[in-house]
Amino acid sequence: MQIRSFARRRALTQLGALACALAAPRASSDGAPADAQDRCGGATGERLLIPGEDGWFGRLAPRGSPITLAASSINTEATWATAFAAQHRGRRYRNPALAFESGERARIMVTNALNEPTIVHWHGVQVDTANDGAGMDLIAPSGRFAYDFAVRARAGLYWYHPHPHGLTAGQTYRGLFGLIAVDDAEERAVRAALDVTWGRTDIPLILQDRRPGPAYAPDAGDLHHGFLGSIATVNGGRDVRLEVGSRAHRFRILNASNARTYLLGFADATGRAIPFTLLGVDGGLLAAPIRCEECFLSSAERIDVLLDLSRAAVGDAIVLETRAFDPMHFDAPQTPGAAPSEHLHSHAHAPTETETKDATGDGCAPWPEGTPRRLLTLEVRERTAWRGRVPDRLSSLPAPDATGSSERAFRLGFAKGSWRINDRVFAMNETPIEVARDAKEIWLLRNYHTSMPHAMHLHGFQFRVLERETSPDALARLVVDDRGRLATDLGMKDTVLVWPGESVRIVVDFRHPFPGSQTWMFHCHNLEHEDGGMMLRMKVG
Ligand SMILES: [Cu+2]
Repeated sequence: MQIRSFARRRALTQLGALACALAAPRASSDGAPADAQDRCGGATGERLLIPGEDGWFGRLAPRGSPITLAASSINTEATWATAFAAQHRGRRYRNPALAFESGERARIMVTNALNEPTIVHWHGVQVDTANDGAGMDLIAPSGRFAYDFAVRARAGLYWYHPHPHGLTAGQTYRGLFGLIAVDDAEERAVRAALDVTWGRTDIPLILQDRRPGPAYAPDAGDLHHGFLGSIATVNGGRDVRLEVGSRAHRFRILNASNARTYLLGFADATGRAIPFTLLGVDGGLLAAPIRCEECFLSSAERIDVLLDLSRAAVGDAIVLETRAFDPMHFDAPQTPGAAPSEHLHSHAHAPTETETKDATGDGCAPWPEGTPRRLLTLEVRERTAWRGRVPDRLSSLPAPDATGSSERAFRLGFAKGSWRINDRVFAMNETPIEVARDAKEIWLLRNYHTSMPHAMHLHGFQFRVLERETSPDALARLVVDDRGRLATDLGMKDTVLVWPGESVRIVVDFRHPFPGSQTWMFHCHNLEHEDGGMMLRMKVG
């Protein structure tokens, strides 16, 4: 089952031990005029919004108290048209970052002041069906829903977002999402060793690509490929910059984009890549840190990274950027029943009608997936001592153990106008996946060659990536072990990107503490694919 090819082992030896990418030449331009690039994702813009103790994405620690999140339209200059409003102990929030101790009880009332139904899913946290917000129950306009669950999650960065089937993409894009920061003793020890502080040197970065204005109006191409914006936003701001001292900074990065995958890395003003340390992924800290130069981050995935600027000089500008890669989008026939295009993988899909309008209306050139952009500029303003260090061991995460697992296969592909899992599209009253209680299973996720990357998300369970086979050549320089895994595969995951032609094996331990059988969802987190039915319901006995 595991890949043991000599060629790969030799390649790995040449790669060296724990480097997740060799220095790679980076494309310096995406073809956009320099001024357009500056406006739409450049280096001279507004300050990065750093979430504080209130306001947008402010940290809200309920500490046992019930809280209310009000899905509301907002009437401000903000990036988004809607948000979850909250008040707690005299502070007012929009999309609060909910801070919990691992295992803490959460009592959250969600009210719906929108004019369409909604429901909230706690992405990455293990909750029962009733609290999972997967779309089986909806909150009607003017309605409310009371959640009451234990925050069963390792310490790490999770998030919440709407999950009403068919409306998820639009509601998320229009701003209904926030962070969940789960803490425990292990995480506190790492934070102390790193000498970082949430909101100062430990900063969440929420990536979302947008089009001008608050509206979500996908065309047919968007529904096929996923909705791609022409503007890069970080924490809701465009062209953002952050003044920093020459010390280490921790960034917890969430890809809240509807569909876009990023190839993230840092670079100095000359374009030279600056390595960083990967500390954690979706489900919290890795067992050990790993040095990286770039990581893919698909929709809903998170990475936890440490960037050491100790050697930077005052006046230096370091950018967080997304780099060039082949997005491997299969071009579907434009008319139903027509033969697929000869050119199966476009290197960057043609601008959609809306994107073309953007180019004329907003000055932002289309931003096809896989083309580079600067996302955030770190301006080094002062010498700052850093007294931290990166511990050799971050957490007690064990190696993946697939002993006693049976294997279940899934095929990801496109047919009759829909992206599908095992040739099926979502039906609310069907549970095509049935798992025995307490089972452990290997899931083989195979994506057709004539496909596109799919960010597969499982509700209810964090899983481990066992191996990647027949991956695209572009991944080779990111591979860190003889199972074809990437650095970002080494921790607990709830979302995994599966490339065209690739087979990814994950192992899922389906033990859960809830009474009776429960149902959860397994779906693509490209939100247009999800809304289009690339989702199956799963029953665990
Ligand atoms: Cu997909």
